[in-house]
Parts: sequence; C-alpha cells; structure tokens
Amino acid sequence: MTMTPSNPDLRLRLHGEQSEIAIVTLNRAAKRNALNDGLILSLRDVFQNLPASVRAAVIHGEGDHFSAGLDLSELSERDASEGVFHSRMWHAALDCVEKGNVPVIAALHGAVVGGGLELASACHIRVADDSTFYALPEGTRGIFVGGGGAVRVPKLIGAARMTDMMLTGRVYNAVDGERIGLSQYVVPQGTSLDKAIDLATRIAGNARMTNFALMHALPRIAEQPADHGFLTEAMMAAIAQSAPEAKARVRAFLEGKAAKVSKD
Ligand code: 1HE
Repeated sequence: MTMTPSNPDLRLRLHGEQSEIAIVTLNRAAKRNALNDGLILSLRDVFQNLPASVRAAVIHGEGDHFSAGLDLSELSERDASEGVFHSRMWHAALDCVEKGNVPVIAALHGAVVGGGLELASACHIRVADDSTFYALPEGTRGIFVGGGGAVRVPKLIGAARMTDMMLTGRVYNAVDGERIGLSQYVVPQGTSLDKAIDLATRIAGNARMTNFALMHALPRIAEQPADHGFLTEAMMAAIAQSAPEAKARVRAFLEGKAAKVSKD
C-alpha cells in the first residue's frame, strides 16, 4: 500500500502481511535527494504519524545516491538567527526518526554525505551496499554540520575520525565505513534495500517493549553514570519481562516451541 504524503519528494509505502513495515523513500533523485526544508518537514511529519500497524521502518533514496545532504541552494537565503532555527528544525525532525515509536533502518547506496550522513546517523541500523561512500563536505564548503551530526556521528566513529573527515574532506568507502562503525552491514550493490527490509521484518517480530527499550533506554543508559545506568537497566528489564508477550515467548522456548539460538 502506498500512502502519498503531500510532498512528492517523499514517499511512504507500507509492506508486510500486517503492513508492519514502513518504507520511506527520498524521492528527489534529480537533485541527488538533497534535503530541502520541505523534505525535512515531511520526514518529521511522516515519522510523527506512522500508521499504528507499523513496527519497523526503512529509509532509502531513489536514484544513484542515498542523499547529497543539505540542499545548498537554500543556504544563502538565511541569516545567522534563521540558521539557528533551521538547524533546530533538522534536530526536531531527526529526533522523530531516532526517538519515535519504531526502529528505523537506513538502506544506503552512493553518496551518504553531509546532512545525508546526519540522517543516516539518526537511524538505528545502517545497511550499506558496495557503492556507498561517506563524506562530510561541510568542512570544505566553509560551513559546519547542523543536523545533529556533531552529536550523533562521533557516537558512531569517535570525534577524532569525524574531525579528520571535516578537516581534510576524507571520503570513506563502504568497506572502510563499516570498519569504523558508519554501517553495521555491507552488502552487494543494489541489495541494501532488500537487506534492510529483511532486517525490518525480523525486528517487527520482536516484542514491542524490547524494541522500545533498545531505542529509548539503551542510548540514555549509555549517557548515564554507571550507577544510574544499572538502576535504569533494572527497571527497564522488569517492565519488559512483565509484559504478557514476554512471558509467552519464554514459555514457548521452555516448551520446545520456539527457535533455539543458531550460528547458521
Ligand atoms: C544539489 C546538491 C546539494 C547535488 N544541494 N543541489 N552536500 C554536498 O556538498 C554534496 C554536493 N553534491 C555532490 O557532491 C554531488 O552532487 C554528488 C557526489 C552527491 C552526486 O554527484 P552527481 O555527479 O551524481 O550529481 P551532480 O551532477 O553533482 O548533481 C545533480 C544535480 O543535483 C545538480 O543540479 P542540476 O540542476 O545542475 O542538475 C546539482 O546541483 C544538484 N545537487 N547535490 C543542492 N547538496 C543540516 S546541515 C547539513 C550540511 C550539509 O549537508 S553540507 C553538504 C552538502
């Protein structure tokens, strides 16, 4: 089922027997999926209003590239204070991706640069195909990241690697990107969307409270002092395991009705 948001540059398609997967497509291939204000606001709206059936989402880009980042044609129109509000608009939109109700997988290919990398960093899993390359050209364009990259990218690769990317214009390919932590998977060219949908289908089958804990508790625990983190963990564990769904899943395993962990 395809639900068309009012902006033709963004497409939402529901997938799966229960419409449990949302496939969100950046649909501005002629401009390499450069993210203009309209597209950022549409991303916010789509992730704020996902249908209740959705349990996991995938974001990908139409054409040869995931995203060329900020639409540079809109940059010169802003003065300093407008720039602050513009950056805060990106923060609010990408927060809806990162801190919404469902895990989000970025299916990457081609350019994942500037704001495109900032968007990918707000997702919970990144799957790159062989054609993927990552860069933060803000450094060489005389600007700075503004879409949350200063916070999220160092969490993936460390501040030193991000500094190098911005100071020198360094470009990472798919394999090196995975090595340093920009993606969790590398797959053959043209298959990142299929792989992301596979992963989303698996994730959609998890208990909802487990997915919630992984999206909302784990990143906060990582920023808490250890003593606070242990307490948050204990409370989250108790809430998750008390759900009827969790009890049923554990019972199924004990009765030999659920899959064992397997290395294949
Ligand atoms: C754009 C943009 C854009 C392409 N804003 N219009 N990002 C960048 O600095 C990356 C800029 N883009 C590129 O380096 C290249 O376009 C790509 C490597 C991504 C793709 O190359 P290619 O050869 O496939 O495409 P192209 O011929 O360069 O671009 C096709 C069209 O898209 C062309 O427009 P046309 O009217 O001449 O056809 C380009 O001008 C247009 N286009 N990228 C606007 N980014 C929240 S702060 C985030 C800060 C940033 O993200 S800064 C980094 C911006």
